[in-house]
Amino acid sequence: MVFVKTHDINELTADLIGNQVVLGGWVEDFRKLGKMSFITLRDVTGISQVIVKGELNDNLGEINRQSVVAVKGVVQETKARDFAFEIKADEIDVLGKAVHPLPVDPIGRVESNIDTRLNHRALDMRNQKTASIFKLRHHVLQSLRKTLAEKKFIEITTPKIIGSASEGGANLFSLEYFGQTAYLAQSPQLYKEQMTIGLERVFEISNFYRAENSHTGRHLSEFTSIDIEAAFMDYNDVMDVLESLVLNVYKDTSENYKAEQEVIGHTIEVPKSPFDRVTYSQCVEELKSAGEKIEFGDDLLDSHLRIIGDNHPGFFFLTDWPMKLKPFYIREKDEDPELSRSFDLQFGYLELSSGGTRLHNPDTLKARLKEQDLDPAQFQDHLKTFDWGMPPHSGWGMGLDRLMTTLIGIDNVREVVLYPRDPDRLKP
Ligand code: AMO
Repeated sequence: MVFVKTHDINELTADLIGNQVVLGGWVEDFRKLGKMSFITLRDVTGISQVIVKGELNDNLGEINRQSVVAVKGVVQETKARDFAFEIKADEIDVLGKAVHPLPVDPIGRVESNIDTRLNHRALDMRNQKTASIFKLRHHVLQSLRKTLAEKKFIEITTPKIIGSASEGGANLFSLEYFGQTAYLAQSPQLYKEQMTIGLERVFEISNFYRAENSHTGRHLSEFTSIDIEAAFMDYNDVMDVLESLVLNVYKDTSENYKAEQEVIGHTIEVPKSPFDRVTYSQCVEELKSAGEKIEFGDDLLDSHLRIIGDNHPGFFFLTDWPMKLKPFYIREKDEDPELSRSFDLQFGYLELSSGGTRLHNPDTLKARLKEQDLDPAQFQDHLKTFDWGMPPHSGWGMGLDRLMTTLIGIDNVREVVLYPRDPDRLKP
């Protein structure tokens, strides 16, 4: 029998009562009670009940849970509490058999730990909590793209296989490339800056790679970054863009995706705005008051960020870092060249984004590279573009995976990434 799916489960309406439809999905539950069988059928949009009676029931073999079936039948009202309608089956075909025992129970009756779920991720996607996380991730991406397009940013895709480091030498994965050494891009930093020459405002949402031997809930070897770069903006302007982007993501998902929030068990609260802008120097003072031994110019350790995060719960910008703590492309403040026009967006202790105003004078940029023990010759392809009329520009990069953890109130990025890559995980 050839089945053509006529409806998704959430398309069943009262108008269809008495009509024949063809549904396709997987069996969440199967009960045979003598003369009748009940199939709980799920597809990506919802759940319904299928009633099997008479000859069809007599000839119905074993229908394994999680097998994929096509059901042709008539829509009818139901007394069951959990479903809007039910289907009285005329024909049932098993299209893909699930072989038991299955490695994880997608219904979650038997809890599996995260490693087991990640090892069987496709099946884990039938767990409604997991599916809701990835549906939300999809909506977040749509919201980000919509807001950025409204703000006149043009989406670009930069290379991921590169010939020299984009952010300096550390943490690069290298690979053999037709007899040369190539690297996996850590960020689109240099390319996105170059694109401001002709496109003015650009953004990219792509995966980037960091060979950091970190074993935390917030570090991955492959992560998704949202990057922007904008000509004729300074760091305050791009902080405004970032803030409205985050607020729109929270508003969109909180208002429009209630069902997903319910399944995940977390209510998305739109954060209060404007986000505080706290300077690095202020943070050093706060840390000193808390009894920490810290001086201006010291990097903020995880333990420091936990204290500062407690003082400023939720979203806030940490601005005006010392120049010596920032990458070579960040520009100094005119009134105090020891300070930079830079920021991180924090969610409590968690760093979500960093960015700033860039140097756009090629001589200063070369001098900064040398100061940071980087070889300007390695950056020739980048530096040459600064002689072609480079506009002043600013930008930032934000970890999408980390943003997702704040949105759904969990503390492990592995929950929001399909197939996470970390030092202990290369497969599946
Ligand atoms: P940075 O290195 O701070 O800045 O990275 C920006 C943001 O990317 C996310 N991120 C990560 N997420 C998961 N796992 C990782 N290993 C990881 N590394 C980074 C974080 C971080 O805040 N080029 C600059 C940005 C810019 O100035 O435009 C950069 O890459 O959320």
